[in-house]
Amino acid sequence: MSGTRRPVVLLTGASGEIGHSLITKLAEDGSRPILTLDLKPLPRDLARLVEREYIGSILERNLLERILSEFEIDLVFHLAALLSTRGEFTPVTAHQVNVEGMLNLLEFAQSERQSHGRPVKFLYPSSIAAYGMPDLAAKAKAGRVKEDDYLQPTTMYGCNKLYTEHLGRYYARHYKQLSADPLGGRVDFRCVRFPGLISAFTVPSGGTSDYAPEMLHHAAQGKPYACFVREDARIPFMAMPDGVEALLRLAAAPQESLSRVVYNVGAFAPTAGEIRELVLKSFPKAEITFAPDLKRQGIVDSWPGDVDDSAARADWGYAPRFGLEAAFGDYLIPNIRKAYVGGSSEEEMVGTS
Ligand code: AKB
Repeated sequence: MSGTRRPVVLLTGASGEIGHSLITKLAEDGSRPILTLDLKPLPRDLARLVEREYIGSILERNLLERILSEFEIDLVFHLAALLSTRGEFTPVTAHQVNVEGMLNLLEFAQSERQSHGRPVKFLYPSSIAAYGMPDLAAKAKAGRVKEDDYLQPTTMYGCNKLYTEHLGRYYARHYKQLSADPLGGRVDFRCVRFPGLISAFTVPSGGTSDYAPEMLHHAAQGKPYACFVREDARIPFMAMPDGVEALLRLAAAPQESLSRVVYNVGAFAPTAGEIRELVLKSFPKAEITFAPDLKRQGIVDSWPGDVDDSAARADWGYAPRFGLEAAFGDYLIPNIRKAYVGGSSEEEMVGTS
């Protein structure tokens, strides 16, 4: 069978926002054939870039067994997740997808490691949702939060992300530590804690940082938008190309240079009001109002105003290309204008789930 027994990369949640940009980048690089796994099929322009597209769930162990038997995977990007807002409506499902799914993928990666005998890198996007700031005064005082502080998440998704960071560390460093049989290596788990991500090409769904991309995409389509957080709500954000670059850079870093398993990454940290101002500069007729939903606002208030990403900068050269002005001026606005003028409807834009 063509494509078997060659080292390949697997992306779960490939149809989501990060998957979209990552597939394109990995295909440009061309060093490994790409496998994808998602409940939803990929759009045609992405499907043609991948060697094999598996449609299914990360909870289906039989499907993972099949992939294991067909391919030698040495790089995994486990992107599938159920995000913070959706998770509050279906916490048990969120736990199944985010925790049990992660466990399945870590076991899968460990089995790959043992079956082909070569290192398996496992790249995992965690989130600022892993944090839980006690109140707004503490949030303002804390400033740029370090990786090990304020880890009391208030959402199911945040709890899931924090726990699965620990699971990854366990698989990388302590998996079966009491086993009498030698393991022949553990999974090389590496994790970034992402802020809110903003893409010009996809629209998120099910998250709580969604207000920023929603504001922009509504404005670009001439649709009014009522923002569900207060004008002064502040969390960190990042342009999607920098998020993808962070994953690829961390994947490429020599293991000896990594002093941690989990790294913060940040780029800019505007208030919702500042985002509105920037959107209005490009779309002066946009109707953007504020109608805070106190419950979703509460989640945003529990996330830090900014993150300290000095460890990522020092250990693997993390350096975002886009600050706030450049993210809008050089990436978001030009591409979003093209996307909508070019005829993409909102339905064609992709949501993360
Ligand atoms: C969400 O809002 O749930 C995500 C995140 C910040 O991880 N975008």
